[in-house]
Amino acid sequence: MNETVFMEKLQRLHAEHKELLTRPNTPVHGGNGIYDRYAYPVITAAHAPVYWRYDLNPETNPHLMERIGVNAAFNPGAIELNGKFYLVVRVEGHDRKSFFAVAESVNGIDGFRFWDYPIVMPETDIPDVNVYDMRLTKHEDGWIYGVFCTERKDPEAKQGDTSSAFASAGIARTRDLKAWERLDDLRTPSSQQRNVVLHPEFVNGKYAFYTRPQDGFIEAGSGGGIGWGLSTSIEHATIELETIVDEKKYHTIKEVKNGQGAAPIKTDRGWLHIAHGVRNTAAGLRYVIYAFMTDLNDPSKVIYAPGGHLIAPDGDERVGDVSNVVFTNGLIARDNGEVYIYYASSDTRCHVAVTTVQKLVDYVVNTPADPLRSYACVQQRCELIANNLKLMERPDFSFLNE
Ligand code: M1P
Repeated sequence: MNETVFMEKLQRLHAEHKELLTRPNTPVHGGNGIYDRYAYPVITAAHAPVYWRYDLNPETNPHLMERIGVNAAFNPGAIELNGKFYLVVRVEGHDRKSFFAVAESVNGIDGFRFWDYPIVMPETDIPDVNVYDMRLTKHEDGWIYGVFCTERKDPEAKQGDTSSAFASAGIARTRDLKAWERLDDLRTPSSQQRNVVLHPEFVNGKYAFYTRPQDGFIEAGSGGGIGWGLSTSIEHATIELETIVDEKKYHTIKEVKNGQGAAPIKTDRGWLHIAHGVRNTAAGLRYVIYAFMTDLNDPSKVIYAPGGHLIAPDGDERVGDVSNVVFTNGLIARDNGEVYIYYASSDTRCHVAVTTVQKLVDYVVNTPADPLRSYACVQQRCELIANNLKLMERPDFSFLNE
């Protein structure tokens, strides 16, 4: 490629990237009253700077080849600092390895830009093979903690077994999302852990974690759901006793497994949790997002559990590298009551759903629980229909009968 063609191609790449980053996002009308989806994803692989993917030197890359591409940008942790929105995105290279990178926006719905460099997360004595899905917690001890999954090859794997892996919770802390101090991985009675989240307050003077015990790398197995445990130390976090907060259940949206999303939001009615639930289908696993609330004085005690999902894959969200998945590990609750739920679709890109604490509390407190049987579900629905048909006898609702 001659230098003119090279420069034209580079200008085009830059212009396309700039257009993507400056594209305004708009709420999708006609939502469900609980939250607003937005027209475009807030972060995609294409948001990664051109200079992360291409060697821009015509001497060493005369054909302007994308040699180390970005495959996906998803499952972000989220935090508000000094009025700005920050996502710690799971960026996945073409080589399948994930790493963390900070993207910043002024309004939380568009204009997200990655910082110049991704996070260089320090390792422990046992190097991570893959790191992903960071949950950020502003803890009352003054630190910002990032708890994430660290995946390593199973040391017990038989010869020739190149897939068996081992998942644990890595822990790091920072003041500014730039300098990170890596602490020991969490120790728990369960052999593997994913979806571990640090609670923002001390409980009985200890650090409190939501866990997700599992028997194997994929299967939660006898690990019964979202777990809970306390640790006296954060530098050498150890949970001796792990109990189940929100169990997986037969014939529900969390039949196969579930996991805490971001750290819960403190409201005057209780701790508001957004989580993911998984069931199996003939087409593979289906991941949806649901909500529940726990007691203010005992965050491990569920007090409200609306039935069904809060967010399910919709339209284009259904398709991607791992289709039929929505997953969340990032949430921002602002002082003005707004809530930004960052979720990824099909392990490919990140979206935002915007709502308020008031709406979410109403949803969680007043939505009926899953009655667990078709007969009971139809009774629940008949009660709603009967009440509505009565209302529709009123003159101001009579247009509904036309
Ligand atoms: O592929 C869907 C999700 O699978 C895992 O979630 P869980 O541990 O509940 O199965 C995670 O690897 C997550 O990153 C991924 O989005």
